[in-house]
This record gives sequence, C-alpha cells and structure tokens, in this order.
Amino acid sequence: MRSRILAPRLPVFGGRLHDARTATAVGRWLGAAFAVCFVTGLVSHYLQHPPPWLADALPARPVWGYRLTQGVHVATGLAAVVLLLVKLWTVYPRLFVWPPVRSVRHALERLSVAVLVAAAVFEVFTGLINNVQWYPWPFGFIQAHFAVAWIAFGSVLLHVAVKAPEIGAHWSRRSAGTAALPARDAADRRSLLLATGGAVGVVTLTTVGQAFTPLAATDLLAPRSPRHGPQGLPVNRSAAAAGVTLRGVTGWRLEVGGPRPYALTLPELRGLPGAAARLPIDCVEGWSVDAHWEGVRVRDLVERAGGRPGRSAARIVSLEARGSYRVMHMGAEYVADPLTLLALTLNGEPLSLDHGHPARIIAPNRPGVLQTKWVHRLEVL
Ligand SMILES: Nc1nc2c(c(=O)[nH]1)N[C@H]1C(S)=C(S)[C@@H](COP(=O)(O)O)O[C@H]1N2
Ligand SMILES: [Mo]
Repeated sequence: MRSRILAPRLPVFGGRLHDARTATAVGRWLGAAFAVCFVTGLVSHYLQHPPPWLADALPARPVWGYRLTQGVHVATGLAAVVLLLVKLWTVYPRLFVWPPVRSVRHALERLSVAVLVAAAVFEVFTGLINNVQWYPWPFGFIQAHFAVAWIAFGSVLLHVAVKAPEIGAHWSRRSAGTAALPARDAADRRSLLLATGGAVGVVTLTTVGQAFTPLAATDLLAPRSPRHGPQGLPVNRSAAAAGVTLRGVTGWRLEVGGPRPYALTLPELRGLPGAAARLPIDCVEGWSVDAHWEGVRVRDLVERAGGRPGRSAARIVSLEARGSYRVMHMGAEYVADPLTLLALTLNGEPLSLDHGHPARIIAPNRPGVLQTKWVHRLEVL
C-alpha cells in the first residue's frame, strides 16, 4: 500500500528485450568491444605520448603497428556506439525501479552504474566526434579521453564483478536452465540481436576502409576518403592552416644541431645518398594510407652531426610558427631505423606544400601527428 501511495505512475516493462538475458547477450559484445578498444587505445596512446623512460625503447617495427592499433581502436569504438545504444535501451527500464534506493548497497550499485554509463557515453561520444576533428569542449581531448578511459575500465570491472551471478546465469540461452529459457531464443530477441549485429556490420563496413585500404570502396561514412588528396594522400593540416607559404620557404635550409652542426640546402639534400620506403601515414583521427617516400635517412643525417644511431634521440622542429605538433621528439629506435626518412618526395613527385615541402619526417610504426611536416631543424640529443 505504502508504495502505491508514494510511487509515481511508472512505466511498466515486460518482455524479453529488457530482460537479463538480452542485457547479457548485448553486454558481452559491448564488453569485448570495450576491452579491445581500451587495450589498443593504451598502445596508441603510449606510442604517441611515451613516458620519458620509454621514449627511446619504443620499437620502430612492425611498420604497420600503429596502423593496426589505431585502426582497431577506432573500429571497435565505432562498433561500441551501436552496442552501447542497444545496451542502454535494453536496461533503461531499470532507471524506474521503485523505491529508487533500497539499501546502502543498492545505492552504491546504482551509483557505480551511473559512473559506468557516464564514462562509457563520454568515451564513445568524444572518440566519435574526434574522428571529424570537432572539439566543442574546453578540455583537451587527448587528456580527457585517456583519463576517462581508466574510469570506464574500472567501472566495467566493478560492474562485471557485481553482476557476475546474473551474467553467469544468462551467459548462453541454456545456462538459465531449460525451464526458464527455451534452448532457442524467441523471435523478438533473435531479431534484436540480429539487427544489432547487422548494424555493427554496416557501421564497420562503411568506415573501416579509412584505415584498411582493401575496403576503401565501401568507405561511405568515414569522414576521410583515403583516396582523396593531393599526390594520392589526404591532408590533415594544410600549409595554409599552419601558416606555411611558398614564399616563407624560399632560401630554406635544413639546420642540423649536434656535436658537429651543419646546414644543407634542398639541392644539397637531394645530392646526398638517398633512400626509399613504402610507409603509411596513420592519422590519430582514424585514417591510414600507404605511400611511397624518397629522401635521406635520418640516421645518416644524425651520424653526420656526430650522433650515434641506436643511442641518439632527436628533436625535430617545424617551420610552422605555432601548433601542438611543431616540435617533435623522436626516440632512439626510430632515429636508427633505416626506414625513417627525411622525405623529399611523395609517390614519385616532390612533396607538395600541403604534404610538408621542402622536407618532412616519415617513420615506421608511428602516429601521423609525429610525422612532422615542413621540417626546419633536426637536433641530435
Ligand atoms: N608541422 C606539422 N606537421 C604535421 C602536422 C602538423 O599539424 N604540423 N600534422 C600531422 C598529422 S595530424 C598528420 S595525420 C600528418 C598528415 O600528413 P599529410 O597531411 O601529408 O597526409 O602530418 C602530421 N604532420
Ligand atoms: Mo593526424
């Protein structure tokens, strides 16, 4: 009687689509997507922002390493958009439990779910709109996305621990016992799960081509087409946006600092023993494209300045007046790798201004943001 008087008129939910079996079935996939997204996100993060003790040990191989971790991170994050929406729809009736708090334990459990939902929505949403380079917030995307990832990770663990008995009981159609659940799911649940799987498939198929070139033809929804851009490669930050002009690079010389500093003009650089590499640009916003580069090995430039490949790291400075990627640190493994180039040509033509003319860095297993364009100085450390 008491609850009849106090309780507002709450919606009543019945049916299989909001029950624990559906929540578990969708939750399994969401949990798997989150786990893969979290691990690949960590790898991507530390490749871009290594702590000082790790910077010189980061491996320059495999060549496609960053492409894989970043591509999988973005793909699982996009799949999680669908899975999270379905999961929230499945469980939202629980918002209306009455009374809202039964005990301290119940209050804590609801609080932890609130944190989990908030963190998951934050991660998926900020990641999604970072793909289109839209930052409608006052905080730094990278720092916030990284920090909240740990909150999401912790609250997923807590959630799985608290729900373990229910998850176990509903893990498969049969696990709840033959009486409670038939061996075959009823049509409504089957349809929901099939539609969810289908939606994940469509989202993946229409976006993954941005990083996985064999599927470039079906890449209809990703913000970047890997096929569009000058010299067969997209441009993330144009020369105009960076404030670099052709006039500004007349008389350009590469300055190399170190025990034996020197400077080289573009013709002098072209006259040095050259090297070529087929390497991708793997943008942290999610697209990756292979290209053919020619130029001078960074290790040769470093050696000439008195550095020791394998021991020396480098600081690379762009002509760009400001911007987060003007100065870049390159760890010793990258400096020593014979595929790490100061590139002068792209796909057989001199670099265009947008791709970093007169010279840019291209290195294996490295985030796009660290492939510094319009290089002006190289300091041996
Ligand atoms: N100096 C400088 N270099 C830069 C950038 C920048 O903003 N400034 N952007 C980076 C980013 S985010 C990417 S993905 C690659 C893209 O190279 P591309 O435009 O030649 O494809 O360049 C990198 N090099
Ligand atoms: Mo990028």
